[in-house]
Amino acid sequence: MTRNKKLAAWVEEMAALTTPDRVYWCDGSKEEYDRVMKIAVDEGVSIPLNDKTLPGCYHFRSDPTDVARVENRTYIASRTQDEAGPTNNWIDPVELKKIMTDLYRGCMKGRVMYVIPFSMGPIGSPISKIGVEITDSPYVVTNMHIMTRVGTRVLEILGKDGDFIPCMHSVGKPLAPGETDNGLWPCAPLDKKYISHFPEEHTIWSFGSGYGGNALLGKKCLALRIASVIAREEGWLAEHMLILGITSPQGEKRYIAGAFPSACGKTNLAMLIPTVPGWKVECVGDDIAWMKFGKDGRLYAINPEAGFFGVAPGTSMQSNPNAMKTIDRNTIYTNVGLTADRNVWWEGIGYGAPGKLVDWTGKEWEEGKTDKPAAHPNARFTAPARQCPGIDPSWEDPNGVPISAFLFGGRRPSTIPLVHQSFSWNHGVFLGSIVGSEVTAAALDLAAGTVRRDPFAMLPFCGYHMGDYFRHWIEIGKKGSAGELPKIFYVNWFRKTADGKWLWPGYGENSRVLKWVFERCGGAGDAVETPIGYMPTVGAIDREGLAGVSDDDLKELLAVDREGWKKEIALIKEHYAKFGSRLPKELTDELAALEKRLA
Ligand code: O2Y
Ligand code: MN
Repeated sequence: MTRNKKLAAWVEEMAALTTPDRVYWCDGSKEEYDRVMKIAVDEGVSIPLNDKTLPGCYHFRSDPTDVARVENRTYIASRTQDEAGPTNNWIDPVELKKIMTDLYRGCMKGRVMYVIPFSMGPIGSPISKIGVEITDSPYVVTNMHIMTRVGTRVLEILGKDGDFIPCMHSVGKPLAPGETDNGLWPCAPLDKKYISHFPEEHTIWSFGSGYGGNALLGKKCLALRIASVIAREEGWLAEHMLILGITSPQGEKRYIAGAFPSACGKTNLAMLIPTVPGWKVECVGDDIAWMKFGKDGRLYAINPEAGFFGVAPGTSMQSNPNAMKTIDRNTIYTNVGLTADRNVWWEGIGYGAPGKLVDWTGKEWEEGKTDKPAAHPNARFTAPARQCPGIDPSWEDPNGVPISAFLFGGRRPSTIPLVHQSFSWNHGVFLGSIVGSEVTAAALDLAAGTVRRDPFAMLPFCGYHMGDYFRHWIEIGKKGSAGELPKIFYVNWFRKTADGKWLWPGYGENSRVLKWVFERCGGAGDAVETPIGYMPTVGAIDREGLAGVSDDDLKELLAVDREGWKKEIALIKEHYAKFGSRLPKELTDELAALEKRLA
């Protein structure tokens, strides 16, 4: 229970609306985690995994219709459509509240309403925020235990009058008397799912999905969509960025934050093991960064999360050994394949499937006998960040870590070089605004070579007009002291040759680029001025011990493809046209300057 009047009144109001069998206040204890997990196990929706090989691990299979974020059911319900901007789904907040109130009425019948007080960021940090999630899902409770800091201490910090972000959630599947989930993942049909944000009220309402970002409301809903709104109001940054620390052989350390669209290996980069001798990389966070100015004029970042909600397929001892060692205990697996001895398996785990499995849909599965994967492509692990062998010693520092550099990047087989550095803050904001990945034609029914723009990797996560978001970044540049602002880089690990071969090996070898970034932040690192920005000379990228990248490959990786960039400019103009008068003039000026330099 709580002494906080606003919280008590809200819980009472929601309980009266949703009519659960009872209300339970979470204390965040291990005993509570085990008890709630047992409820899921007894309901048949969770399976305890092999206690010898995967101690403390559980396996969930979701409903086949509830496997990912649902962008077309995710709403920014600001007072006006103009506030939400052209990149968000807008719906009138009054109309939406009416629809959702009707859906919430009686929706928790036969279930327990859990009240989860949680802190995004270390409890009590000046950068952290408190949220309270109401949910009827034991899966959400256990995942929130891992992904956030849950419990009684949060209520103490909240006190009688403290403010919190209300996060209302229901799976949208009431139970009739005597009915149980009976092994089935509860959720509502797609047309009843709503992942809703009320930016002016700093409030989240979610209905109908039990999965990931739709249901673990601290993550994308609070820490990005609502936090981006609050960050603009309060003058800080809430970003879809990993944070890593990099230490030179001389023991000098810098922190780097990086924004990449989905499927660019963000978790792999955050947990990278460098191949350059003597260098060390440590992980502060793999997904979200909240940054505020310190008294010294530098930007300090915290990871608001306490765990990793990572994509399992493709994760292996080759691609990400730190992740594999993080998830070998106390981990929740969702939609992966299950082996006969209650171990887990997925495509790209690095070894063949051991015998007959049960796939993510619950059916018997044998490697080579079907085209269908054993694990859903968006299958996930939820694991405590503290278990990562490469976790940074300062990852829970309440003051955050000082950021020296921002990286932006996407999957770009052509045109964009391995790395280039912006000339200035505003030029860096321009680079962030044009982030995107080339999409495979088949995936989205688009022409081959189409670039899907995902500015700052925030397209699905910005809680307000993207043009105003660009403006906010420009304003942040004015607030920071020039010498103290992070330097801004654009990287591209995904260049291919004309005949479709990778030019750069990626993974741990990306440390060679991070080394150059590190050096540039210290005023070193050989660079040449080009029309698109500062670029390393071929000799400035350390290739000691690197096989398979010739001088010619590196020259190609570091060339300015003038013709490619001219085409890129035409595409950027199309992209910018969406933002109309809200596009900051500083960005059109940067585009014009680039065009002139390339002429
Ligand atoms: O599919 C989901 O619900 C999760 S999406 C996600 C999860 C962890 C980190 N990033 C993402 C993302 O889409 O950027
Ligand atoms: Mn993400």
